[in-house]
Amino acid sequence: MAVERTLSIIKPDATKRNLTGKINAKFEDAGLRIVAQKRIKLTKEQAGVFYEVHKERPFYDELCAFMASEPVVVQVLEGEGAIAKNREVMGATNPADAAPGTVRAEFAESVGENSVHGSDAPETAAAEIAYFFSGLELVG
Ligand code: RTP
Ligand code: MG
Repeated sequence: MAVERTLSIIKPDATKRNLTGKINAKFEDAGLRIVAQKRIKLTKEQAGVFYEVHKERPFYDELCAFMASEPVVVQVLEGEGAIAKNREVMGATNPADAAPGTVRAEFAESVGENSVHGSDAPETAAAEIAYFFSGLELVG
């Protein structure tokens, strides 16, 4: 399987509860290398651009407000099949459906405040990484 990079976000509900280290441990234990990472505070507008694909969904406004409510940690994870592997470590969107041991099963508070984001395909990973990082910031 090819080495890939994927964009991960540790969301406000998790940064607020000091869970960054515990979540990063799960990524690293799964063989994902953190090749870039920064803590930023998004504006609602910036969150809106990032989640534009969901703009017609009923939860869009609430999602953008949530993503701008507290700092987030944006990061690039690298590894074999990193996009699928990261989504496996994250668990299902709704923590009630997330497999035991996944980030969302252990830490997520609700379907909306679910602790992490991960890119879902190579094209979205490339676009999402470029939204937050310059090439110089990716240190493999
Ligand atoms: P993400 O994009 O954040 O990695 O999560 P995902 O692929 O598992 O889920 P997606 O369908 O892309 O939804 C994006 C985010 O929107 C919020 N959401 N809220 N209230 C709701 O019913 C609802 N559904 C989705 C979640 O924060 C979800 O991660
Ligand atoms: Mg998604």
